[in-house]
Amino acid sequence: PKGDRGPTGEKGAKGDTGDRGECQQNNLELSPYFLALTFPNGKIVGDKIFMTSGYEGNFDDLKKKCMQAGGQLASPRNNEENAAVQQIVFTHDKSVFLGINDIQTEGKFTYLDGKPIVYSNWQPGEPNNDKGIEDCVQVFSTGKWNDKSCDERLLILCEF
Ligand code: 293
Ligand code: CA
Repeated sequence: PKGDRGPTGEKGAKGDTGDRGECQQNNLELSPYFLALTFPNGKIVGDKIFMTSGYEGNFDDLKKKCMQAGGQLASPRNNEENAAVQQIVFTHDKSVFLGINDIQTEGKFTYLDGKPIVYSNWQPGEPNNDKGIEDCVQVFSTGKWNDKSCDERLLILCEF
């Protein structure tokens, strides 16, 4: 794509019609800026971007870091979004915490805003609240979910 830009990537370069309407959105995922910024630590799904920085920490650490960055912990709401999360977990071979927990009421998993989850992908047998201390949700490299202690240190994955 670099060759299709002018020397400074300015508007009016080869292949750029100057259109800033419908065409721009279609071309977003082909933009060299997006390709660079999301390789290999991010995934675009629709209008959502999942991104890791490689940082590892407990649930509170990760939640805070995502919020400070202007995003929030990854909260996949359908199979397509969950597949993007899975790819990042698989690539890094480290599981991540989702922005989902049952801290407030045992057995009722909610998003960070307290609303009940609309999608889940539990591993068979989960959530099991093992030893009575599992209120957070980790994603395995299979894409399946397991409830896990919020004190575990996992890979950060934010959505923007
Ligand atoms: C128990 C039974 C295991 C299961 C594990 C996880 C822990 O040890 O089969 O994998 O709990 O649910 O989060
Ligand atoms: Ca569990």
